[in-house]
Amino acid sequence: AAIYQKFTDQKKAGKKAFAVLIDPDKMSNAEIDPIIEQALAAGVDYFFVGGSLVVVNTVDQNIQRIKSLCDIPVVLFPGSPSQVSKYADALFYLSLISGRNPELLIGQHVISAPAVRSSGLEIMPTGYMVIDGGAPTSVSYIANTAPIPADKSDIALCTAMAGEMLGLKLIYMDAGSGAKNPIQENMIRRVSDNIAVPLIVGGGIKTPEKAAANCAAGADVIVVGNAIEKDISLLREISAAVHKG
Ligand code: 1GP
Repeated sequence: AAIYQKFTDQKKAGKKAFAVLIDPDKMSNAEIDPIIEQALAAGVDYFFVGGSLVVVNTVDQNIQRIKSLCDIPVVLFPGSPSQVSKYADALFYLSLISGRNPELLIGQHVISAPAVRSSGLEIMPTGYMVIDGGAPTSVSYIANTAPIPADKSDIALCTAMAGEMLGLKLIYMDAGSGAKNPIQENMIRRVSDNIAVPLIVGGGIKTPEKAAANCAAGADVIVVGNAIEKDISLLREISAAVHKG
């Protein structure tokens, strides 16, 4: 359980972590290389690999490329069971606890259970909560279920508490990749104040200031994908903001 241990050790030490999301649909190996170079220089803690769709099946290839160039841990963030790759270090075993779609709460897990187990990956049971980001994102469309309204912190809080009591080991709050509005700090604070497991926050984070504010509100791990795809210099700036917090 080396990767989960890293999450909890970091939280215990009061340190914040920065994860860069790599969506295999958007990135070829040629595009991944400069990101890895920057990530090494900036002290990125994790790569999360996955996406809602994954049209091109280059997950294995992308992860092998990352692994050949650096030792930064790779955690799968799968949009579907077909995105499991044995080359990763660990897997967010996601249950969409903000939704009411049984397929994403348990159905797909049943179907993929033998493949997931035989992958040999470290499995990290994760309560995945989609928060309304102001405009439909791929995740809200694909999940076919309503996100938690952005101003309903109580619902987010109770959802995270229930997830923790069910035994989930991480809570991942996501406004969706490319969200117009990232998650508000008061919601992050309400959730973080009431759970003991590490809290991952992502979706629509575009500035070092917002990353730092999320950390101050209690996020343990900040995830950024889109903003870095558009402007790679943000990788270093956001990493610095997170690690200062
Ligand atoms: C999406 O939380 C991640 O699941 C990252 O979102 O691509 O908007 O940074 P962005």
